[in-house]
Amino acid sequence: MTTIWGIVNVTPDSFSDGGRFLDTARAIEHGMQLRRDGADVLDVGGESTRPGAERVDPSIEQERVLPVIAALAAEGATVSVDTLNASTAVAAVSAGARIVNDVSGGLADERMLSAVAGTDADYALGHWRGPSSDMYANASYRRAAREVAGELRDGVGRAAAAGIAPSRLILDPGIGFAKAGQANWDVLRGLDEITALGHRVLIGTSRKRFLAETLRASEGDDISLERRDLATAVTSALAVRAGAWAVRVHDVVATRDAIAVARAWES
Ligand code: PMM
Repeated sequence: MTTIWGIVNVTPDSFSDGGRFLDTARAIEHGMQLRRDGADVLDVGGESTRPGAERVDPSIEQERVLPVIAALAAEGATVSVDTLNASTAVAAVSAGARIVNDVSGGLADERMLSAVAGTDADYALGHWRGPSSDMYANASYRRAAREVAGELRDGVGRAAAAGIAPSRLILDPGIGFAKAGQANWDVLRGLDEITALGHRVLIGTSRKRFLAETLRASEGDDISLERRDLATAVTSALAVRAGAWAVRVHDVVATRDAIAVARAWES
């Protein structure tokens, strides 16, 4: 069964939703709408990780996400917290989050893995090679899927050493994180190297730059959100077909439909 993660970004600067959901009440309503749309998990984040983004103080991050997490969990939603900070992860689990989604795989905050180990939450461990402010400094690969799989395996080892049981892990190759253009396609094409690690795999392509680059007819063309969402639905359905357990998206309806159509083809 595929799991669809709906994105609830509670940030003023998210390129994806233009910060429209900064207001707590609107973020909660957005999350509820994604749930009605068919999201199985609501992924709530208060710090943008887009390329070039600067860090946000954990206390501000927590002011943004905790009331939203508490309200959505109280409604019965399965909530994930998208954070690089151990203190935010622990506070979010106390507020009702059942998954900690850390795109840095524990590398951004040295206290993260032991903090998560002390909770009963699942842990989505992302492939990461450094902060968003310097995203592309380490973006060179010879065999992207193989290198990413190897580095994820190292992450699994770090998580195990910190006391996180393997059954609690979800692996994410971090599409767009320290990966420019073609490297993202190389990782997706080689997804079996990552599923072969034996853990649940989460893929997040939603509205990412590499999709716009692929669609761009000529330099400087702006690719609308609608077009990025269509491209996201296609890549998400293909990722599921290639063995992904979950996909993280903004437009839940489009991706849900794409997965349903792809499944009908196969059944
Ligand atoms: N991408 C973003 C944020 N969080 N979490 C996971 N697990 N995987 C991702 O690919 C991922 C993520 C950046 O996208 P956004 O700014 O549109 O939320």
